[in-house]
Amino acid sequence: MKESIETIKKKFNSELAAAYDLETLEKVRVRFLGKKGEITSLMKSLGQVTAEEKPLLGKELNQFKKSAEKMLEERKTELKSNTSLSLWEKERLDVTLPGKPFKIGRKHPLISVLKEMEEIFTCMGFQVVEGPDVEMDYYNFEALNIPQDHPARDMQDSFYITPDVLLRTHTSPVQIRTMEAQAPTLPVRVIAPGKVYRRDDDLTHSPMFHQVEGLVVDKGISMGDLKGTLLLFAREMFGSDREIRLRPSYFPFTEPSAEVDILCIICDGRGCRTCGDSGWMEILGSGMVHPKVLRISGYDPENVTGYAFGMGVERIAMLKYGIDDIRTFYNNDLRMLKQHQIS
Ligand code: 2NM
Repeated sequence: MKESIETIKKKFNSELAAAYDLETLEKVRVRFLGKKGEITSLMKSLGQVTAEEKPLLGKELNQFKKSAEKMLEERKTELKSNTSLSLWEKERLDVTLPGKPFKIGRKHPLISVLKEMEEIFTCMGFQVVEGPDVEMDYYNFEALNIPQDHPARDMQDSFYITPDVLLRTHTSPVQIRTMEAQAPTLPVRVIAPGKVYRRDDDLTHSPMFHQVEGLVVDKGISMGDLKGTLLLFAREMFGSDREIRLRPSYFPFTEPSAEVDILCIICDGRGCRTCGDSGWMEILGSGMVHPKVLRISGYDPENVTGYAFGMGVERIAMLKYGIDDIRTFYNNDLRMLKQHQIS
């Protein structure tokens, strides 16, 4: 009983303090002093306590009731007489309270890797160039020496919009457009980052992915320049002691062509699951720009040479962060961002 009185007192005090208008105040009065109010009910239950306790508890309860009535009355007068005070009370704000913690965003690993690539190449003197995602067959295939019957041109492999227009399958058309616009001025030293589209969909392929392609055209450019640039890139990207190797390959738009591997960043060449026990990881394709490509873009292959390379951003990000399913990048699962804490 005594405890109930204390509890109700506390409750009454806090509710009274929160009553900033007459309406709320009346509700408080009814809740505590009305016919079925909390204080009224307590007074009714006074009949159940022992004769010994009754006088003391009765006195205390009576005093509480009286003071509650008095406080309600005082508050009523106060609210009636001073509306500005009640308004102030309603809107008061404790500026010393700590703020609500809020979640901050962070870079997506794909964007982080893309920006890192741009940074590495711009530091070497490359300019960033962009072009349309919806491209003409001419820039995407024809100017790149990709023959009419090449499998890449197949409807099964590319997204065609009309017979002559498609979603670009690589960013090389941007390089062609750049040379075309700049010729015959030297040097050309550009990278073309962006989205590309292919009819592919499995663990390591997505119908939309990102590429960074590079192109340098000048007098006397050689395979040695290509190798030096890509070694520097590999070491900036994967660590200052990373080794690379060039493997002969074939692309219609380069001759000679080479695929570039880095020594496996997981096993350091000993052989593991990630590198398929070879000790090497393929990171990009490259080569000396085919004379036909230079000529069609406005440069004379008798006087200038060039190298070019292209890499998948997803592929590099997967190797770098040990991600084995490309869809991880597009799921929008915030746990992935948390796992790869990238500033
Ligand atoms: C690659 C591999 C080798 C490339 C070629 C050109 C251009 F436009 F200059 F001919 N741009 N990019 C190229 C060369 C791309 O990707 C695997």
